[in-house]
Amino acid sequence: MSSRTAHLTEPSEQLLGRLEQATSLCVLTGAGISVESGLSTFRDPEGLWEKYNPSDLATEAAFRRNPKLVQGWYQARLEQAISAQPNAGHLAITELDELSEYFLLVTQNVDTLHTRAGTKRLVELHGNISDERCVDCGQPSDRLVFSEEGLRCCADCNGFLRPGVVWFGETLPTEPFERASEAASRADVFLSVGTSSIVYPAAGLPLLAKQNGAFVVEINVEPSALSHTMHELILGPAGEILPLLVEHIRSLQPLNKLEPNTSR
Ligand code: BJW
Ligand code: ZN
Repeated sequence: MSSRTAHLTEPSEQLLGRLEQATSLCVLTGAGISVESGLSTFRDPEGLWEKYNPSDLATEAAFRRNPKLVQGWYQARLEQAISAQPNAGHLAITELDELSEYFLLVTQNVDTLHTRAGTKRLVELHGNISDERCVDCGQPSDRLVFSEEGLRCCADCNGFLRPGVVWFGETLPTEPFERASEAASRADVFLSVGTSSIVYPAAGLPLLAKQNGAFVVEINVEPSALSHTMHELILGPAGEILPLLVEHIRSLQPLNKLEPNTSR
């Protein structure tokens, strides 16, 4: 840990002051934010990549080698994601969206929990587990047919349907990545939440933000690969720390903004 990274268990006065002044906030999330919703991370001791080899499941080559295995694995994860509910961390980010002038949530997660929590200004850098497209013609799966083996196939060309997520070696969707880079560059405060900061190019966003003058803060239950580059590391579950930030920002709002609108 760099001696310049403050190591805390709750938001500092300095962060609260920066948030008070900020007009532009960018939040990056990873799998850790969904742990309190019951979903697994990738690289923690019980994480997905500890139990399964990503080169068997998260590359296009793996899919073409064994589409049955990969489709089955993603269908099971889709069911888990759909059954999960947004937690206090997701809901706090929705409030940050509502309270900030310029805001962007950049998520690496494919579980759709941020959208279901109501966050509006967001980009999904690694796609979305609910979407499917044909591995051969690229068409989305508006109509699907099943192979003799029961695999999900494209009705147009009979190619196998793959999940709409970004696998290793694949480029990130262009427009979401451009929006993420712009938001990181203009951010006054950048929050990196529940990510191991190992997977690029997403992991480069807090570095970009810092180079452009942002106050960069990590929220995680343990230090990540990039903690030493942050101004602050707040050690604690996202579902506990993020609501504290929202509580502080709300306390700064004029009272009339907090009163429910009874005129309708
Ligand atoms: C909590 C918590 C609580 C727990 N509260 N916190 C530069 C350098 C080196 C390598 C590369 C590079 N540029 C590109 C690469 C290659 C590669 C890469 O980065 N590899 C690294 C592993 C070394 N990147 C790519 O291939 C990317 N594409 C690309 O770069 O395209 C250009 C290109 C094309 C062709 C050739 C070369 C370049 C694509 C990356 C796609 C990643 N895909 C996955 C799978 C998505 C689908 C699926 O879900 O199955 O995305 S991998 C997986 O990792 C998933 C995640 O989004 C991603 C990040 O993981 P995340 O979210 O950080 O989770 P964890 O588990 O790692 O961490 C969880 C954290 O939560 C931990 O820190 C916990 O402590 C914390 N935590 N409880 C707060 N309650
Ligand atoms: Zn097709």
